[in-house]
Amino acid sequence: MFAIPSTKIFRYRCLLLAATMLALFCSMTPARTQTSYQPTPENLAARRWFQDAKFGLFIHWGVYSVLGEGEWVMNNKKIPVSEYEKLPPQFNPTAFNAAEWVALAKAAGMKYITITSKHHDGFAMFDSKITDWDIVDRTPYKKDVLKMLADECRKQDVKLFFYHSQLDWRHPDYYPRGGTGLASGRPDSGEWYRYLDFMDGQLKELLTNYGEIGGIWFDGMWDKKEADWRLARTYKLIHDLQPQALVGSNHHLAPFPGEDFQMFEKDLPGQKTTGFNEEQEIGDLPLETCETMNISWGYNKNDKNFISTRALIQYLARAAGNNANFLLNVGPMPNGEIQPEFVERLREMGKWLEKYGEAIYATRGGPITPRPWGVTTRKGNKIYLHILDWPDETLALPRLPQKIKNALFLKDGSPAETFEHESGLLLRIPPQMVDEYDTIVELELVE
Ligand code: JFZ
Repeated sequence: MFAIPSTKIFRYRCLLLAATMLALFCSMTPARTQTSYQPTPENLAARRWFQDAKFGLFIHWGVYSVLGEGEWVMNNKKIPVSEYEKLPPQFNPTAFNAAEWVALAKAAGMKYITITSKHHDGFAMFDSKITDWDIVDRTPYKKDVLKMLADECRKQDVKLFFYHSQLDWRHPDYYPRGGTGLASGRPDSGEWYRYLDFMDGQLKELLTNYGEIGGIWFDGMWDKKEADWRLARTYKLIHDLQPQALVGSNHHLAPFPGEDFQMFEKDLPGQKTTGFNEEQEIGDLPLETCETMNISWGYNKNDKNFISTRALIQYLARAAGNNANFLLNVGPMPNGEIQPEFVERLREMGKWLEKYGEAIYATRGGPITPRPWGVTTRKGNKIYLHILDWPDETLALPRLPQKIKNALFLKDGSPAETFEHESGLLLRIPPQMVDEYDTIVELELVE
């Protein structure tokens, strides 16, 4: 009856035991409780949509805009909760027009909007029923701006994502506290899991009352690196309510199970220029990089360090060449308007995309990895060379995977001279074809 296990079965059992022990070990690491996640077909389709979309509008808007010193003002100026609570009564954005904002994003060539539903100050920019710390209950404006935006986005065919801060400088149950928001004057007690229940409660509202949404852009886990964030549970809640919703988190680490895209803050994927993404490695999820148009996320009245349209367009091209989306930020003013410097740049980018969008939208990173001179994007059998910075009339490139059938300058469709050689490809760029933003050459390859 009891046959002695053959070596094969024995080995198999050892393997099984090892796997079980590994799973047990992994489940002990607080942040990584979920070891498997199977995205649904809707979710995979949403990821492809996301990768094709390429360009989105990031909006940092909250009661902090009243002070005009950015979204970190509560922490930076050590404002206690009791003082900070005087801001909502002063926040009355009567000039806010959802239709105009969405139309502006569209005019910029953007396909989605990611807006702060709650930033680190905990203030909900929507009508939350589980707190009165929100725009409807605390401001003279009394309107749910996320609802207005959601309706307008649906009308104008733009997808809406919510940035939701896991870090909370006001909620008493955000305890033990992390590395920031320490001058808030909260009592030294609180129930961590009650806070997470509250956060899940607000997420449920966001995923239930605003129609189909694009996804949730989390931020703030970095404030309490060692905490049990119950990620698996929160991510499951989102996917159960809306399977297509894409989950991403600005935790600056390799993606966790349950995440659908990976973001890089103020850096192109894999670059580590800001020090933010030091520990981050590129995974195989869709990628996104976000950037400001001056140096602030939330409205900052003194920040006049505007980035040029040229640099923004080049960043969009570089992001696409790195196989990533570009999420470009505006911090609207307390009256509900977007400042003219931002509007001007967005419209200029839109004009550029109207002409050159085919080299950006629905592309993926091309066969030649990003170079100092520029990047390549690919769509089917077409390769787009984005030459951003090259002083000479000839550019030498590595050999492409197939022979070239046709080469042209996207500027006016005129033919481009190429010389294919076994050691590489030479491209001639006549001075009159050089574009101040991006000289784009389309190479059609033999199938
Ligand atoms: C975060 C927010 O704090 C910021 O206000 C903004 O919303 C941005 C998009 O995301 O910025 C971060 C996140 C992490 C670090 C620094 C800034 N970090 O780990 O050093």
